[in-house]
Amino acid sequence: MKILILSIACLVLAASGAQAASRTPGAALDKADADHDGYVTREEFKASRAAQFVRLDRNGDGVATLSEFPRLAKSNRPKAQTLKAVIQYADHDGDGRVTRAEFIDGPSPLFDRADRDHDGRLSRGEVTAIRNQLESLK
Ligand SMILES: [Ca+2]
Ligand SMILES: [Ca+2]
Ligand SMILES: [Ca+2]
Repeated sequence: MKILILSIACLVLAASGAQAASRTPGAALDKADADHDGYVTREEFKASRAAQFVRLDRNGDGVATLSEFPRLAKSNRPKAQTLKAVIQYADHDGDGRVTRAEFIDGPSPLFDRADRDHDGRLSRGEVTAIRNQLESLK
């Protein structure tokens, strides 16, 4: 459950970066379907994580740390907590820094959970189902 919540946190953070898009995690998943064929593949999911990483790595050195968000790091607002949770979750070796590889190639529990028939891609139905699940958690 903890992992699922953190995945949601990741998606919410991504969605909040995309101002115009709707802020629901489901919308972030929808957006991941880059070629609009109705399926989100693992590659498309990874690409969407790469786009999220660009927003986290503010100084563009390939590593995301809390110190890149000095104001948020000191605050306790929900957005700050989300950011801390995302960094903690993605930091696999626990050195307090999230590298590009850690963030993008790390496990994707949300994808695994959503891919009910394990064919390696999320159909519209699978996206809708996980979105309903996520929304019922709010
Ligand atoms: Ca697609
Ligand atoms: Ca690390
Ligand atoms: Ca599937």
